[in-house]
Amino acid sequence: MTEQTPKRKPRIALMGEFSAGKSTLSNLLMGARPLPEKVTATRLSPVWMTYGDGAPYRVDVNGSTEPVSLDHLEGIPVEETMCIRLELECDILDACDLIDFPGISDPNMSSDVWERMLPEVDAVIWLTHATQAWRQSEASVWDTMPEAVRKNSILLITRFDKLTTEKDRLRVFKRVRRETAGQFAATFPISLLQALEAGEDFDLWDASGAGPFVEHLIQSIDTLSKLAARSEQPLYNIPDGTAVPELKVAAVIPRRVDRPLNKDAPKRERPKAAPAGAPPAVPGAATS
Ligand SMILES: Nc1nc2c(ncn2[C@@H]2O[C@H](COP(=O)(O)OP(=O)(O)OP(=O)(O)O)[C@@H](O)[C@H]2O)c(=O)[nH]1
Ligand SMILES: [Mg+2]
Repeated sequence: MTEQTPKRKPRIALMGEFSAGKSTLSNLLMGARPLPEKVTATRLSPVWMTYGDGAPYRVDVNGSTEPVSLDHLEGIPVEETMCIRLELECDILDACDLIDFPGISDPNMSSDVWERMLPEVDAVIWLTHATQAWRQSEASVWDTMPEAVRKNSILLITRFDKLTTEKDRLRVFKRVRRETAGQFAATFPISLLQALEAGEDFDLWDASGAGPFVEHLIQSIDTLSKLAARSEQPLYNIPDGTAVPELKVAAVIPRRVDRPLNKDAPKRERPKAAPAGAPPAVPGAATS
């Protein structure tokens, strides 16, 4: 089948150790919950999400495809599956594709399961657990990533709510920034749970860390779209040393909000363009 795709969308992978919050983040960005969020590690193939209303299917390692049921994603043979393809009609997917990767160091799964998907990727949102942030295993995978991907990628320090003192939060943030200096375009601490609970409250959304992160992500998608429009090859395939425009460097620690449970306090509403539970609409995305 020959397909004419004059302009492809950028592809952003969600990567990190198991249970770092990759599926929670995909669901948050999409304002929908097609992916299982689990306490225990899920042995799931990479899930590639694209704008559309087609039925889900799996792509076998030999290239053949087969319909799958969203209710039985966990029954899919991981070693023989290149990826699961999901089509959803949500704003973020109008601007970019998202690929939810399995955890990088699952002892029950060969790293081939996710390594063979890397050539499809333009940029990564790397999620690292705040309580054990930036482990050696993460650093060594990130070391192998091409420059073109690294300089357009974002590091999220997730489960930031698990750090209970200001001192701890600052200590972890500074250490991670130091250990990853020059390796990501931006670093943001975030509590995905607080972001999900923020609903329409913009102050809570901002304070969860989701506000500054999504703002940066929208800019990144804009830059990546321009790069993707220029090259059929995802950035992973661009050799080191090739000049590739990069994103502005950012690192933002979220503001504290001290009135989360006071229902009488005046609230700032989140921007209206997005449905409940979703981030603000992505510029250029379809509005309905
Ligand atoms: N407290 C807290 N829990 C979180 C946060 N983000 C995710 N979780 C919880 O952590 C668990 C794992 O989240 P997932 O989104 O399934 O993690 P994952 O990275 O997709 O995990 P695997 O696919 O198994 O590698 C779920 O129970 C989430 O609700 C967070 O920021 N704070
Ligand atoms: Mg997951």
